Formats: sequence, structure tokens, C-alpha cells
Amino acid sequence: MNENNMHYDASDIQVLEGLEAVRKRPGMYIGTTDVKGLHHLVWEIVDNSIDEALAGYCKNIEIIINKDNSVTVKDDGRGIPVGIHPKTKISTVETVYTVLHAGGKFGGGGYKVSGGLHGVGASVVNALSKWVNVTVYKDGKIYEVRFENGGKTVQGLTVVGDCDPSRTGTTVTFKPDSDIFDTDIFDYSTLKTRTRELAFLNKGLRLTLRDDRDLEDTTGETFIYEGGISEYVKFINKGKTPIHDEIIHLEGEEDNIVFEVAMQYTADENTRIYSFVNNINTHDGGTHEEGVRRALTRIINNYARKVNLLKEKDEALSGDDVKEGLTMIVSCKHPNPQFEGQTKGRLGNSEVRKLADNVFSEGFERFLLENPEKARIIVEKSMLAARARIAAKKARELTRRKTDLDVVNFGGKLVDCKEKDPSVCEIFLVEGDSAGGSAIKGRNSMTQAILPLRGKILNVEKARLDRALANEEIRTIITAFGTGIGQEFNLSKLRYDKIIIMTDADVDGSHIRVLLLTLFYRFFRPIVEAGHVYAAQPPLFCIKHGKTIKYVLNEEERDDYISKLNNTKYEITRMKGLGEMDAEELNETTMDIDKRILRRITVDDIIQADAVFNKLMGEEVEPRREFIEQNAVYAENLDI
Ligand code: 1YM
Repeated sequence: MNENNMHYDASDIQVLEGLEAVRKRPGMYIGTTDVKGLHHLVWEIVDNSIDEALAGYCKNIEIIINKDNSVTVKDDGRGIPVGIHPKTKISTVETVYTVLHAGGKFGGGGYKVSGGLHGVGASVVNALSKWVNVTVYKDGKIYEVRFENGGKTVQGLTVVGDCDPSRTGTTVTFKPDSDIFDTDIFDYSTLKTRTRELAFLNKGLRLTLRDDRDLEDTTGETFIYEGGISEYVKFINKGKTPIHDEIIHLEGEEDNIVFEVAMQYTADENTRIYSFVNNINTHDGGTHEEGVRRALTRIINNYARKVNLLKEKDEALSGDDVKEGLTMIVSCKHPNPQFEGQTKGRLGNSEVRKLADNVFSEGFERFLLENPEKARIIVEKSMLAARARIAAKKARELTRRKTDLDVVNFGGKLVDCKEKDPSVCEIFLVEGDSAGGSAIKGRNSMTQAILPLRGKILNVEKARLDRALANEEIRTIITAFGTGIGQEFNLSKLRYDKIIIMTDADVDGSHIRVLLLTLFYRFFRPIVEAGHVYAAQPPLFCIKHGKTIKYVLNEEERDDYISKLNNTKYEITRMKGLGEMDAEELNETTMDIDKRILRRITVDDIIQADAVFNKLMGEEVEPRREFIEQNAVYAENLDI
């Protein structure tokens, strides 16, 4: 409508048609009309305040969720211009709210936050709202404009009062249209996460979030970080173990493109690299991230060679090696960002790659040279990752079986069964060579495979995959199972229906059993969960009664059985350890499908075993001594 609100002219009709298009296809403008789309409206408005902050005019932004689920966004910027716009002949503020795509800067210059997938500004919010109120404080006056029902002006820009001439800013309140959105309830924690992120990304900018639906929240939460993205890194690394104390923060600018990075290494193996362009998360990376990654790999390698940590013969550290344990925020402010990819989540501007590389390599190299002790810690962390990578690769090659011949032959250790159908096959993991020998002789060679285990297998509890794979016993087990390990793990390739642990009921036996369970728990949990793992239970006593021979597992069973013999004559012998049984005895007592007793291992068993395991393997001597003393009790409790 024109200024007098009296009649429509051609441009009014065009405006209404524009906003009507948004209402017809909201998805095209804000992605979705679910809860995500609803929150998107808030950011469209906040983005305008952030732009004003980036232009250097706004220091405070307030976001309030009102009782009626409308949202108010306030800033102390210059206030949206109130003069008549030459093209639309209505006030600029009204134009911004009613003309599609007019949300950006008219005057050009500055950084536009809009530029992401749906950065189409205030008019879209207006189109998708029941009502919108805009108040502008400027030149000692308070101006107001109100829209209803999808952006129709019900009160053109009007001076509603005076204010202190030093006061400037814009306040916008909008109520999303519940006919459009699946839900009109704002979620505080969603708003909080992004508000805090915006505070990290715009150092020194104060953002306050308040929930007026909540009677107790009278002051809201304020986020302001003078350290900017450095504080973001610190925030992310809370609860982790940094390997150097300060956060490395590098910054540079060229042709109005500001590039910034903050980073810190932690002791863990995960990488957390988050990148942003004009405060928008570039989840698919792009040229700013590429520049940094490239420089990081190059600089660490150069430095490591220079100080001779990395020797001539050593393989170069890879991009993955140097980012292990790294937390990094990359932030770029660009006057004309090009977003690429399906979801527009990648920065395409090629000039940024060079800027990022330059800024990062110069600053990071200086940091390494000035802090040799920290540099050494960082390089060693990368070298550890490289060693792990190389070892894991070698071990994977070793365990990747190619032909059946490999199976029969690996290390000459596994004695496989003839049958190939996994559903009828079993593998016995047997403690010691001598029991292994008896088991091989006593087995059913069609369906029973034997893998004798020599000595103790590695404690994988704290070992990483590469170290576990470096252990020959473990490698043999993995190869025998056929499932692969880590990312390549595939349960359907398991070559045996039953994996049977066969160990003595003494301390050594318990130890090996617990080590095996830990291995399974760490690396083969699906095998345990699917119920493929068993413990053989060699009997403790043999009772001869006339011609019958009865094996029993423990004292209780023994006494039970004897009590049923009505004082007739019987002979009782305590069974030997597995290693002392001959093939026939072993078959009879422990392996024969019809006579043996197996116990299926569950994940719960393993968790219990884990506690025992810690006692057994831990640093402290006292609990270990205690454990060994009380082993009888343990064997009973953990009779698996
Ligand atoms: C709560 C929402 O929209 N703040 C805001 C918006 C603008 C300005 C200041 C502004 C921009 C410029 C000059 C300029 C906008 N202005 C326009 C347009 N807060 C909120 N604060 N003066 C003031 O970019 O040159 C669009 S947004 F187009 F009118 F200039």
C-alpha cells in the first residue's frame, strides 16, 4: 500500500504476490516447515543484527522468547533506514520486510550473513508470520511498522514517540504462522546452542537469550567472548586432555577477507574441525579448510624433518596423522562468499585457499619455532598416529585371508575342520600346546577346529587396534574367525557357529579367559551379542559307580550326586588340568557334543570379568595378591 494506506498500486500487488509465493512454497525459502524451519525464522532476523555487528555498529543483541511464543530480537545498531526508498516509494524498513530478496544490503559493502541455503531475509519471516512488529530507534525518534497475516502492512512506518538521540537500534517481534509450521513452540536449548556459537564466532559481541515463558528466567543468559574462537576451542576441549596449554590463534586479512583459526591438540584420537564462513557452518569444508589442512600437513612435516624428529627413512606424516586429537575452528568472513555443493555447505572461493594457507603456515611455523617443547609434543602425537596407521595397515594385510590354503597354514597353528558350513563348525581356543595337542587328537575333525594359544595374549583393554593387531596370537584369532576387524568387520563372514574358550580353572586359565573376553568385547562385540561365544567347562571330579562314569563340575554337584547313591560303593577322582588329560579324556569330558557342558558367554559376563581383569592387570599389587589368594571364590563366581 502507499503511504496513506488508501489504495493499492502496481508495486503493492507485486509485493503481495512475492510474499504469497513464499507462503505457497515455504520449503523453497526456509528448507522445511518443521521445528527446524521454525527456528530458522529467528536466525533470519538475528542475521541482520549480526551483519550490523560485522559492519561495526552493533555491540548487543538480545533474543527473547515471549509468553505467547512470539520472538523478539533487539539490537543496538544504526536502526534499519527509515527514509523513502527510491524504487518502492515506501520506507526502506517496510521495503526490507515486504520485498522478496531485499533483505540484503542495499548500499553494498560489509559482510552478509545471508548467503547460506536460505538466506533470504526479513521478508520471508514476514511472509510466514501471523504478525510482525518492527521498531526502529533513530535520530531521537521511535518508528514503528506492523504487518499481519503473512506480511500485509496494517500500519505503515509511523513515529510513535521520541527517544534519547544517542539511542539507536532495531527491535523486531514476530509470531510464526501456525497454519504454516508443524509446531510453533520454540526450543530454548536449540536457540541457546546457536546463540552461544554466534558469540564465539563474533568476539566481543554480547548476545543475551531470555525465555519469558519461564517465570524463573528473569535475566536470561548472556554470551560474550573476548577471545572469540579461541574460547570456542577451549569450550569444546573442556573435559578432554589438552597436550599443550595455550590455544594457538592465528588471524589475517587480505582484500577484505578475514581469515581466522584457533586450535589445540588433545590426547585423544578424535579430530574436531569445524569451519564457518560469515558465521555459517560450512559442514562440507571448502577452500578455507583445505588451505589450513594442506598447510598443517606441510608445516608439521617440514618442522619434524628439520629438527630431526622425523628421519630421512621415515614415511611422511599424512593429513590424517597430523589432525589426530586436534580441535580446530576455522572462521572466514568474506564479502562475497560462493557456497557450493548440494546443501551449499562448502566454500568455493579459490582465493581463500591461498589466504588460509599463508596465514596458517606463517603463524603456525612461528609457533613451532618459538615453542620447541610444545612443538615436540605435537609432532610426537602425529608420529604416534602415523606408526599406528602403518602398523594397522600391515596387520590388516596380514589378517586378510585370501585363499583357504592360508587358513590351514597360518603359522601352522590353526588346525581347521573339514566342514565349510559355518553353522555346524566350532573353534576351540585352547590354553597351552599340550592341551592343544590332546584336543587335536580328540576332536571331531569334521566340525571342530582347534587353535592352541601359547602364553598370554596381549591385554587389549587399553591397547589400540594397531597394537592389538601387532600381537600374533590376536592376529591368528582374527584370521581364523574370518570376520575382519574394525571398519571391515562383517559378522556374516564368521566361520564358526561356536567359539569355545577352553582353559583351566586355575589362575592362569582365568587370566587367559579374561584376556580373550576383553578382546572379544573390544573388537568383536557383535559376535558376543549374537551368542557365538562359549566357555568349555572341564569337570572337577569323576565319580565311578559300578559301570557308570559321571563327571561333575564342582563340589556341590559332587555331593549332590553322591547323596543319591544310597551309600553304595563309588570311586571318586579329582580331575587333572586340561593339559594333563589325554585325547580320549578330553573328548569325553569337554568336547563331545553329547556329553560336554558349555556355558554361553553374555556381554554381562564380560562386564563382570572386566572388573576382575582390572584387579588382575592393574598397577596396584595388593588387589592382585588378594585376588590370587581368593581365587577359589573367583573361580566359582566367574564360572564361565
Ligand atoms: C532485529 C533485527 O534488522 N538490524 C539492522 C538492519 C539493518 C541495518 C541496521 C542497517 C543497514 C545499513 C544501514 C546498510 C538493515 N538495513 C537494511 C537496508 N535487526 C536488524 N540494523 N543502516 C542500517 O546496510 O547500509 C537491511 S537490514 F537494506 F535497509 F539497508
